[in-house]
Formats: sequence, structure tokens, C-alpha cells
Amino acid sequence: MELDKLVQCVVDADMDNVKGLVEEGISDGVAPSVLLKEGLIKGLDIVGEKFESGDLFLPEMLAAAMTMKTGVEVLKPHLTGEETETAGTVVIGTVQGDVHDIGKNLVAMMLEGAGFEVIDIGIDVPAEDIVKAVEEKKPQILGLSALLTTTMPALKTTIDALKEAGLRDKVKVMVGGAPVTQDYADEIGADGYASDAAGAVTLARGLVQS
Ligand code: B12
Repeated sequence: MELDKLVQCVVDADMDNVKGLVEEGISDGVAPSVLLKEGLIKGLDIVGEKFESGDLFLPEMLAAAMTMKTGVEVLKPHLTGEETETAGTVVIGTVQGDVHDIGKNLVAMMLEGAGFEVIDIGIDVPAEDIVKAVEEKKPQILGLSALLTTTMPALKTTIDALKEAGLRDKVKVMVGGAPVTQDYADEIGADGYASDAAGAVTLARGLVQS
């Protein structure tokens, strides 16, 4: 199968064909991670660029995101392994003001596949609700996602809120999302940063052991 077709499918938000194309890729033996990165994610990156340059608008970006999600659903059973032992518990969410969840969901999915119990607290989650979730669920790891430069500071607000609640040393905090960097993660006192879902799994495994 030609990966370009899958890329274009996301760009065009061609909902009718995405399932078939992903299935075709799988039956042709294309690695699921390749279908994800060089197909679906590449398509969304192009959409992001077109949005930035004004060649495409919010409804189209949303439709592309829904197409991507449909594709991910088909990929899901192929991407995740079948670990049975619990590797640890992770509470994960997107910070306040931010509704982007595709990346967070991928991270959650891969962590689950790697044997973690994942509690997804959703999008646009205020710091106080995140603190409450940590208090109640007592996870080893808290994963925070931010996709906007304007919501990145909420990562810090959340870490500060954990400190105030006396919970900071009870949980490891890992952060991610397109604008987030290792430097930023260090600056705000996070325990770790990963640039993609596979990296998040490696990071989480390390954090549980440290
Ligand atoms: C799809 C999309 C949307 C969809 C989101 C749908 C959804 N359910 O998620 C919709 C249409 C709703 C949307 C809305 C907006 N968006 Co938008 N969106 C995107 C787009 C095209 C793709 C994002 C995406 O899903 N990428 C694919 C995933 C797989 O990648 P990812 O999220 O980065 O996640 C990976 C890593 O970052 C990492 N990761 C992510 N989270 C975590 C967490 C942890 C703990 C770890 C370790 C790792 C990790 O692992 C993931 C998997 O590999 C991006 C452009 C882009 N290429 O990023 C713009 C983009 C993020 N959006 C942008 C903007 C401006 C907006 C709006 C403000 C537009 C508007 N005018 O209203 C609104 C904001 C709404 C809000 N309040 O949040 C800008 C942000 C600019 C900036 N510098 O802040 C971007 C960059 C587009 C652009 N180039 O201008 N958007």
C-alpha cells in the first residue's frame, strides 16, 4: 500500500476510506507504528501546517482529527501488546484550557499495552481536579499533556498545586505534547518528558523503578 494515500486521507478528512486504508496497510504487512507515524500522524502534521498558514480552517482540522481517531481505532489492537502483569498505575489528562487529546490517548493506549493501569481523566482538567485524582487514585505516575503554547504554563500550575497539597513527592510527573521540551520539563520540575508514545512507555518504566 502507498503510505501517501493514508497521509492524504487524513488531510482530506476522508472518513469513508480511512478504515479500509489502515486495514490494507496491515494486511500488506506494513508495521502498525509506521502506519501511525508515517501515515496518520504525518497527515495531521500537514493539517496543522495548513491551519497555521490559513489554507485550512478549524472545522477541517476537527474533521481531520476525527479521521485520525477512526484510523487509530483500527490500529489499536495491533499497536498494543498483551502484557498481563501490572507495571504500575498512571493517571493521565490534558491540562486546563486544552482540548487536544489524540496524543494523550495514544500515550494512554501504549501504556496500557505495556501493562500499566491507566486512569484517563480527560481533557481541559483544572489543576485542583488533577490533584484530587492523584489523592484518590494514588498512581505512581501522573502524565500531563499540553498542545498549546498558551496551556503549557498549566503544566507548571498543576505541579505547583501538587506541591501545595503535599503530594509532590508521592507521584512522578511526566509531561508531553508538541510544544513541550525536555528543557521546559526540567524548568517546571517535572520528573520526565517524552516526545512520543513509545518514549512515554520507556520513561514510565524508568520512573516506576526510580
Ligand atoms: C487535531 C488538532 C486540533 C483538534 C483537536 C482534536 C482532538 N480531539 O485532539 C481541534 C480542531 C479541536 C483543535 C483545536 C485547536 N487548535 Co489544534 N491542532 C490539531 C493538530 C492538527 C494535531 C494535534 C495532534 O493530535 N497531533 C497528533 C498527536 C499524535 O501528536 P501530539 O498531540 O503531539 O502527541 C504526541 C506527543 O506530543 C506525545 N505526547 C502528547 N501528550 C503527552 C503526554 C505525556 C505525559 C507524554 C510523555 C507524551 C505526550 O506523544 C504523542 C504521541 O506520539 C495540531 C498540529 C500538530 N501537528 O500538532 C494543531 C495545533 C496544536 N492546534 C493549534 C491551535 C491554535 C488550536 C486552536 C487554538 C485553534 C482555534 N483557533 O480555536 C484550538 C484550541 C482548542 C483548545 N482549547 O484546546 C496550534 C497550536 C499553536 C500553538 N503554538 O499553541 C497547532 C500547533 C496548529 C498550528 N500549527 O497552528 N486542534
